[in-house]
Amino acid sequence: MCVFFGLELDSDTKRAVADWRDRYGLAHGQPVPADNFHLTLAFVGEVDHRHLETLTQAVDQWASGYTVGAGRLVLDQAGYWQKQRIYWLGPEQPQLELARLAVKLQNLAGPAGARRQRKLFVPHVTLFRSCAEPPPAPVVAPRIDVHYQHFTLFETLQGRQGVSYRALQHWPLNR
Ligand code: 3AM
Repeated sequence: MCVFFGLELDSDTKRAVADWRDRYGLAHGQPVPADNFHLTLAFVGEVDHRHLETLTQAVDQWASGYTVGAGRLVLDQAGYWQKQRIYWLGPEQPQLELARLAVKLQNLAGPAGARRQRKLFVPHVTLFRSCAEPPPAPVVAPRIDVHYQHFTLFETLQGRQGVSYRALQHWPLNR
């Protein structure tokens, strides 16, 4: 199974992201279904059940003593990465605490076989994949609040209808 850590978006936030995309964020690419919107913290990759158990136990153990706060961020910029060919929304403000969480999760995922990510963590919600060309600059910038109170281990499922994500486990963040 293929897994990653991320932040879930609640249904109102997903709807707000989809509304902004429908109005101002059109691009030539494959639109991500609104149900799939999420913010990736750390990609793990393929794991077997044994590694999955080791991973969740390691996170449980770390989580019992952590002090990462629940929080809020604002999706207020649109971006395009040519190499990944994705169009995304993200916060302009640096998210130091989330970045630390992302690095911690990457490190905890190492023994489960995750490759160390060399790229800097850039929090983003992917709107379109397979965007061959940069989308036009939006005429209205996004401004969407994201409140998060937990992080989640997701499994990526490949179905006939395409990809979907299943939440396997949540870990609360301290208020
Ligand atoms: O949700 P986004 O687009 O940020 O691009 C994949 C997606 O990110 C990324 O993991 C998220 C959930 O699938 N991903 C997929 N394969 C990857 C890989 N080999 C990867 N990230 C890093 N390395």
